[in-house]
Amino acid sequence: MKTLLVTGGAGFIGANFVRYWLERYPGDRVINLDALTYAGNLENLKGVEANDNYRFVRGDICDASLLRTLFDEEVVDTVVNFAAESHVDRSITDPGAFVRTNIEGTFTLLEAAANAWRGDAPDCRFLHVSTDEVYGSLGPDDPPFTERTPYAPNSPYSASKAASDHLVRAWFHTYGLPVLTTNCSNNYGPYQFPEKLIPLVIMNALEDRPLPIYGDGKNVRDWLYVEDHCRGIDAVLAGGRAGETYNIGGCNEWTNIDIVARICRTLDELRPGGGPKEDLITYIKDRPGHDRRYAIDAGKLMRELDWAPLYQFEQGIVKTVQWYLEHPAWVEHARSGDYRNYYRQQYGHN
Ligand code: NAD
Ligand code: TDX
Repeated sequence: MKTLLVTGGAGFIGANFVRYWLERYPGDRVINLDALTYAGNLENLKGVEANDNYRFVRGDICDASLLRTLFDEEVVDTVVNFAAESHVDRSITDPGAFVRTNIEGTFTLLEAAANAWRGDAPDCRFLHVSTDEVYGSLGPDDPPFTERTPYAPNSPYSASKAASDHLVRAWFHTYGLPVLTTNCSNNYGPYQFPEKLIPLVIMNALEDRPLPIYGDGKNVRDWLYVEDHCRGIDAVLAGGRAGETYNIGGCNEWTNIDIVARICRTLDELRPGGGPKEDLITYIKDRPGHDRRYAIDAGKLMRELDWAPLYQFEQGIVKTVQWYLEHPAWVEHARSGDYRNYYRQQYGHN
């Protein structure tokens, strides 16, 4: 039986991971530490609260004394660090929050985990969830990122994630803390906050509002269904070697415009009526410093730990669109309050 401390478990990937883990390993204990920022939503964990093996703690990964208490109360053998500021556009307007949570927060959590590991929790391992964006941007014919690709982050978000990855690496080399790092490509699926491209487009299209495409729409991302990311983290926790990093990705590159067109056609089929949703596509000013292309080579994870994505994109995107259609209350709440202000500031209209 394991005891996991999952940080950021009320966000998109963290909540999917908590659900995945408790379903897959019902005997394990999961402690979810989340500050409930604008991106954290306890509705993502509806149904999970009733599980006796689940504990929610509202708190900040920058809070050293809270972490000390938590590690005193629980014998944690696995830390999975999802907690982060995660949206590139917000990192451009408010980089300070990214430096604080992603860098200082990871540092504080590493210190707390290392203290526990030296003391009552000698089996404690630390898995840090990171991103493909730390590797920078690819040209059209470049090979995908491997674990040996040099870091070249371009946004305040990716720079802060890169810094956190370096801290994790240093805590292994200097202090011997058993760490693992995963660098994953773009995720999609249920419970994603609607500031991100896929849920934003689904929700706007449902209300016949403009579908904003930055620049020429030809930027490329490598999309992975969120459950496949959770299975990748599971594989790394089960068989990963301490100090190693593992790339996780879908071998599934799409231009933004093709993704948006695909979502439009899916909605035309699932929710017929009105004109074609593609008519709502609107090109707008590009994101500053917008990385052109990301692509992940997940060969190491596939070869060494026998992981492969289960979801074809064609299947995963229909499942995702259906989920948002079937959860109107979740959609309504996600888009209320501060989201309206953010949207107006980012896109210049309601
Ligand atoms: P998200 O923004 O949906 O969720 C982040 C969660 O962290 C929220 O619940 C928030 O309340 C919490 N949080 C933020 N600051 C905190 C703090 N100081 N202390 C405690 N909790 C805090 O993010 P996501 O998309 O689920 O991403 C999760 C992780 O995966 C991040 O580390 C991100 O960098 C990484 N990642 C995301 C993607 C993607 O496509 N979304 C891809 C690769 C890696
Ligand atoms: O309104 C939009 N219009 C648009 O054209 C938005 C929100 C995005 N885009 C473009 C920008 C990107 O090229 O779509 C692409 C995807 O954008 P996001 O969903 O914001 O994701 P991205 O910037 O690629 O970063 C994501 O993947 C890696 C996550 O947000 C990160 O947390 C993760 O690390």
